[in-house]
Amino acid sequence: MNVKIYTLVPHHSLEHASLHCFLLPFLLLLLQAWQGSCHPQCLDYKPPFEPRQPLAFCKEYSKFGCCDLEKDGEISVRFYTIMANFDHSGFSTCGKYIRNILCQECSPYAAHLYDAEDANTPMRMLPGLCGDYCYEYWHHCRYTLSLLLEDAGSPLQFANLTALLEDDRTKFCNFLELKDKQYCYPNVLTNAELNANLGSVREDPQGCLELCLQEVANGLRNPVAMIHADDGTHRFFVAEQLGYVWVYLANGSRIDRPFLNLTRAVLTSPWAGDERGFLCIALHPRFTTVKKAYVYYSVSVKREEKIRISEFTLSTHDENQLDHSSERTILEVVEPASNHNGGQLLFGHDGYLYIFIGDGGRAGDPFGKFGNSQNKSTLLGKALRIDVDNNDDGAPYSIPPDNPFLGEKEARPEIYAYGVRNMWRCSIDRGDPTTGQGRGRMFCGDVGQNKYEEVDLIVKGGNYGWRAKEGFSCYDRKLCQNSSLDDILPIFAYPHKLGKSVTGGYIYRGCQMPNLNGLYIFGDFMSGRLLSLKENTTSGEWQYNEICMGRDQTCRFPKLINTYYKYIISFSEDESGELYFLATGVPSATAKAGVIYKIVDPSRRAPPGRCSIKPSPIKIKGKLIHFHPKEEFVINKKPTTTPVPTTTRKSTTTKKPQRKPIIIIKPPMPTRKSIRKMQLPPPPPTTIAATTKTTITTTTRKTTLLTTRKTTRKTLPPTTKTTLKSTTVPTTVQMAMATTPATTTPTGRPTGSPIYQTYSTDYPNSMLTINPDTRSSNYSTTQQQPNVRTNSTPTRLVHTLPRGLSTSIRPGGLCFCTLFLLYILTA
Ligand SMILES: *[C@@H]1O[C@H](CO)[C@@H](O)[C@H](O)[C@H]1NC(C)=O
Ligand SMILES: *[C@@H]1O[C@H](CO)[C@@H](O)[C@H](O)[C@H]1NC(C)=O
Ligand SMILES: *[C@@H]1O[C@H](CO)[C@@H](O)[C@H](O)[C@H]1NC(C)=O
Ligand SMILES: *[C@@H]1O[C@H](CO)[C@@H](O)[C@H](O)[C@H]1NC(C)=O
Ligand SMILES: *[C@@H]1O[C@H](CO)[C@@H](O)[C@H](O)[C@H]1NC(C)=O
Ligand SMILES: *[C@@H]1O[C@H](CO)[C@@H](O)[C@H](O)[C@H]1NC(C)=O
Ligand SMILES: *[C@@H]1O[C@H](CO)[C@@H](O)[C@H](O)[C@H]1NC(C)=O
Ligand SMILES: [Ca+2]
Ligand SMILES: [Ca+2]
Repeated sequence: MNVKIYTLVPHHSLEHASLHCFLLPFLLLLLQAWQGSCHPQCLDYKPPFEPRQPLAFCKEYSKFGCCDLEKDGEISVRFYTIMANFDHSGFSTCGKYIRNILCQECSPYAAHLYDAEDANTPMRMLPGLCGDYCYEYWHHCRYTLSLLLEDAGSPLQFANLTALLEDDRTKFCNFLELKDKQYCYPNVLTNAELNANLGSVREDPQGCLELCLQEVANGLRNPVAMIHADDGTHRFFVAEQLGYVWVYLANGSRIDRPFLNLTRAVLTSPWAGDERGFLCIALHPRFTTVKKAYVYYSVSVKREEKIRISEFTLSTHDENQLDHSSERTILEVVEPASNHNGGQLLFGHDGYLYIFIGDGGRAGDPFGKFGNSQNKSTLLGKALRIDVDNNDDGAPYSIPPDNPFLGEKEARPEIYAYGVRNMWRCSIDRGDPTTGQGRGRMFCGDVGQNKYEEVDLIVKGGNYGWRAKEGFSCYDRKLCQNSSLDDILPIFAYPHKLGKSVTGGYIYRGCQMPNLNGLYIFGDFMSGRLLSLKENTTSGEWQYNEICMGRDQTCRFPKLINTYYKYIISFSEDESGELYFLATGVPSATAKAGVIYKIVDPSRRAPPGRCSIKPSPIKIKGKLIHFHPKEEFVINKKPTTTPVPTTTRKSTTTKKPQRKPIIIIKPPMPTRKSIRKMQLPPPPPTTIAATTKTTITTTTRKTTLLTTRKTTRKTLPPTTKTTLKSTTVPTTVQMAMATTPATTTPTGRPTGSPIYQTYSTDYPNSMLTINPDTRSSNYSTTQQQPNVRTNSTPTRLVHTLPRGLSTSIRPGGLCFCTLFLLYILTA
């Protein structure tokens, strides 16, 4: 490293150019310090994208990169400004170097090339070149460096420096080189590893999709649902199990007055895993005109436990509060046991209200001759569909005329589908944003008994099999073998080795993460796994991939995190279709350990401007509670010492100095200045920082010295070998379940025995029923996914709590609670 550089920085220029002078010594240091592993990232610290229009100048980054057409235009202006200093031969010799160097701002690896991946460390002024390329550049066009540096906004302080650098090849390339042979320009373009699947969702070697998260809200007590009003306000409404619904504004602030406070009526308990409580809320699909909300909760009436679906009207004097005196009961169903209370409420695209009711409880649907779920005379174990429009006079709801079992004697007319056990979280597909494909499909997660958790696509009149079947396998052999069962199999089921209580999710149809379009993202409450399914539209099969948190570099973007609390309670979609999930570290209705996470794809974003939203204003009464994230951003974490497993780089002999934390506020982008007005180029870009330096007179140095020599050397243009892919690459991991016929039989389950005694033996049994032909055989229930926050022992629970909450937890009760929880979810 050339230490002389230190002395080259004139002291008097430190005042207004202190930043750059300060940067310089570090640049060389950082060149050496870079550790190789890198990820696609732009200079604005965000993932790359596909520009909305193809680029005209830096064309090679039209498919995927960091520039939109506007930025591309600015770069071309800068290029022609610089090139105005050259004669024809200079232009033809040096043009390509200048162009290539300038265009690296559009590279998907721009942040890496400029050493801008960490917002807390200084950034290079020019992209890091590979040694060979630097030598070639020096050889032919060394005197253009000052022009580039001038362009980079540091003309004066480098005037003397560049003169020195330009004549000394070693110094010159020390300054420009990125020592890492694989990741410098232009090698970065041809590095197979960096370019394989560039722009697709990143996958780990096991095919697990690496996504990141953003913390959106915290301190919630078992957040069971999050919905929006679809009214342009981009508010979201978050329900807590104990009976509160809170309004969060688009910017994350929460209104201190509850939208709804039903705590007095709601039946629940602080017991971890209590399935009773406030379970769901749905707003009328035309909420702007029909200001009604529907809620689903547990009540105790004369010592009888029920679920109640009721209707509330919006307060006339506060848009962020329901009129608490307006409650009107729509429907009540008696619950024979405290578990399996269903709890999903949603409006279909047909405008009808769908209600998902559990089988009543206990284990194995023991009620009646063949259980509740197959018995169409009861509402238990069903998906219902009712019409709540125009109900102001008379009955609280009516039956849609095309409900499937209307004509069937003994069948309840509300039934839309049956054979469900305890559907926990359903959603409706918005459809592909451009083709509309998939629109209106209804997905549910149905919690299993002893072996399998399943995901179903709900259709009118469908029989989802329970208790004849659990997943694809027979549960009640007699019912299962009856040819008149005519049931609909799940689109996917997973064994209890992967998780023991499915939480249904959403098909992503948002705007900000184009890679995720069409991906059904869901999870498991018990194991904390995030899972995904993607339909192969030609074969109709659903391909499974686990979702894991991006490691190391993958989530090193501002505000992103890569850990979450393991009890995944619910998923949610905001008004623009972005996806969230709600999880907690302590699944008790009184523990403030719940967090809302937004799911973020670090591999690709939508082009700038496409997803901008403008929340319509809303009158706020009461105070606002601003959001303060509690989780540590990946970017602020100490870099891990574990080497990146995927790099093929040979270990270099040079010692790797520890990167020092340097506290410098970094300019958001390397702001460039077009110093001279040129006649050639299109109008100069608007720049922010060009105020003080506009009077610089540049020596119109002709680079004739070297340029007259024709370059015979093979040029290294930004090779067109950039194999940019825009499609999600499927993984090889398939859950065999999806095609496994129902041949397995229930084994060793003591049906009929009193549940309060069976659950403890029931539970271990379920672990033995592992389907050997699934990937899951390499997982054990105790093995946790990396980066999932887990509480394997009660004593460690406290560590997983958000700061300041540990006092509200009683570790003593947890052991019991966990047992109870296990029972209740699996029984
Ligand atoms: C460049 O060097 C000359 C002579 O050594 C000196 O007078 C001038 O101030 C230097 N310029 C800068 C910007 O440091
Ligand atoms: C969020 O928006 C509300 C209403 O527009 C505003 O009053 C509040 O200050 C904002 N909160 C933050 C943190 O900016
Ligand atoms: C909610 O209602 C309960 C009982 O009706 C009351 O005690 C409590 O203070 C209310 N909470 C809030 C935040 O208004
Ligand atoms: C079906 O459910 C109804 C209502 O709960 C009940 O009266 C009836 O006995 C059940 N039928 C059978 C066959 O179990
Ligand atoms: C099969 O199911 C039908 C209808 O539920 C019932 O009538 C019939 O008795 C069943 N057959 C057997 C063999 O159980
Ligand atoms: C979809 O299924 C078809 C037919 O089975 C198969 O040929 C194709 O490779 C699959 N596509 C993907 C992306 O897996
Ligand atoms: C389990 O993983 C090991 C290595 O990770 C692999 O060799 C083995 O084939 C896997 N077993 C199954 C059943 O997938
Ligand atoms: Ca129940
Ligand atoms: Ca089923």
